[in-house]
Amino acid sequence: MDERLSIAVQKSGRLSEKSLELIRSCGIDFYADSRVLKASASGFPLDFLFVRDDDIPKYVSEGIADIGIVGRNEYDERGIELDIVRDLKFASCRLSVAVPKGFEYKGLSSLEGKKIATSYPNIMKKIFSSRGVNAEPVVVSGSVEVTVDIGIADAILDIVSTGTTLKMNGLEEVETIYRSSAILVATKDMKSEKKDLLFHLLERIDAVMLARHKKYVLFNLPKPRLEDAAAIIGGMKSPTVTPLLDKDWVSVQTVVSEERFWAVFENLKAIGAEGILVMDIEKMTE
Ligand code: PRT
Ligand code: ZN
Repeated sequence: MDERLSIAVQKSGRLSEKSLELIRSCGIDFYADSRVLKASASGFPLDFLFVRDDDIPKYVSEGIADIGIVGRNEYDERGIELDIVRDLKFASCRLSVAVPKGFEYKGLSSLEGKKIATSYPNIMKKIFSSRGVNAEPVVVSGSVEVTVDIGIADAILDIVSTGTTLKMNGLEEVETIYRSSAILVATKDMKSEKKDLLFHLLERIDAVMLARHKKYVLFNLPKPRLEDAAAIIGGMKSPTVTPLLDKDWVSVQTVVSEERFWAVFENLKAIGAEGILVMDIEKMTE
């Protein structure tokens, strides 16, 4: 039988949709139904296992799945050693200390001897002890933000994304001690046929991720300004220049990263670029 690769993905939660979307953008099609545990893809020999994120490191380590997508926070908290093959850069969040109003926070040492409610006692112990602070973790599995109000903790250490939950509960975020995003993990002793499949999957993932923050830009330019345009765009092999019927003008095509896009756009306009057309890129290689 031909070899297949299996991936453990969160069944339902903050990682699910983006995980499936990433795989679909790799041209891998499948039918996922939140009521079923398994699915098989077409277009790539990939099988899915839909589970709770807490179980993903264990399943991958035991070879029940070959690879998995999990939050770095969950992975580090479990302490099960796997290969981290990619940072997928979605579901970004931070682990922050938050204190109630009136708590005078002057740094982590203000938490010395205090009770800290968290769902991440192992990460907490590691970071606190590396910074010489002794605090007592109060382990709760959810609703960490209410623990101060009900009197079981002095402060909390919780996952924050927008900060709204903390504000709504009268807590102030005072220090970020750790950052997380979704990672792709793999079992440590993968056999070579599976490694080969993983390699091809990573090729697709990389192409999708590289394209994600880039724009394809096309514009017309008076020919004498070509060197100015090249300086604005930067880069090595780009831009591609094509002649137009009007000999004084050329058409220019290039790829620009999203964060530089507006600056490039304005500078191109300033040197006389016209008809600037911007498009999303689906996939690309370096
Ligand atoms: O059921 P299952 O066990 O699979 O899911 P889960 O409930 O354990 O996890 P889930 O789906 O909530 O989160 C999965 C992963 O998403 C986490 O392990 C993080 O890596 C990542 N992530 C990203 C977040 C958040 N953002 C986030 N905001 N995980 C949790 N939160 C919670 C946080 O705990 C707090 O209660 O959202 C609240 C804060 O959000 P803001 O936006 O108000 O700051
Ligand atoms: Zn979970």
